[in-house]
Amino acid sequence: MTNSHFKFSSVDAIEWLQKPITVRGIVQHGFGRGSRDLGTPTANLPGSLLDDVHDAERDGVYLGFGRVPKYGRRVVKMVANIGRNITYGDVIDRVLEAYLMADIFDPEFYGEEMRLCIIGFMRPELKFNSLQQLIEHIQNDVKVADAALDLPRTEVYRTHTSLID
Ligand code: RBF
Ligand code: MG
Repeated sequence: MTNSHFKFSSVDAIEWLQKPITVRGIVQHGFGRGSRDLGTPTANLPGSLLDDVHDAERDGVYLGFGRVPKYGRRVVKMVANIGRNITYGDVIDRVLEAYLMADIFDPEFYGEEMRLCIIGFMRPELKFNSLQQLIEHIQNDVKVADAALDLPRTEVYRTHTSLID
């Protein structure tokens, strides 16, 4: 029995949050596994930043906007996995890994502040049978989030105070 029946995320299946989850933290080192090799370099924040956030209780893939003040005022689309990378099974602490959809960033901005405004839930974190499956789902998540974050309903969050102030 394989897990290849996992459904891919889609714009229609996004659960939009009643109010955004705002996160602000200092980017940490990852696991040296190189999500960059997966084509999606991620910036990591401690999952403990979300300990008291009811809307972020579920491990899974979320979408929204992000900003790294070091790189100026620009706000960019982002998709994030919140969880323990259960495909690998070696991550003990919950972690928030954000993929920022901008090629202007040096992916290794460790020690810099990152701000996120999370506005929707896309799918639960899944335990895949192969790296290939994980990569295919991540690539699909990025495509879906990229399209979803063009929807008019998301526009107002590009200038959310949590990102700008
Ligand atoms: N890891 C998993 O074990 N299961 C997932 O379903 C999963 N989905 C992800 C979705 C996105 C958009 C991103 C950026 C990462 C995801 N990851 C997932 C985390 C992935 O395992 C991790 O980024 C790499 O292992 C590098 O640390
Ligand atoms: Mg990372």
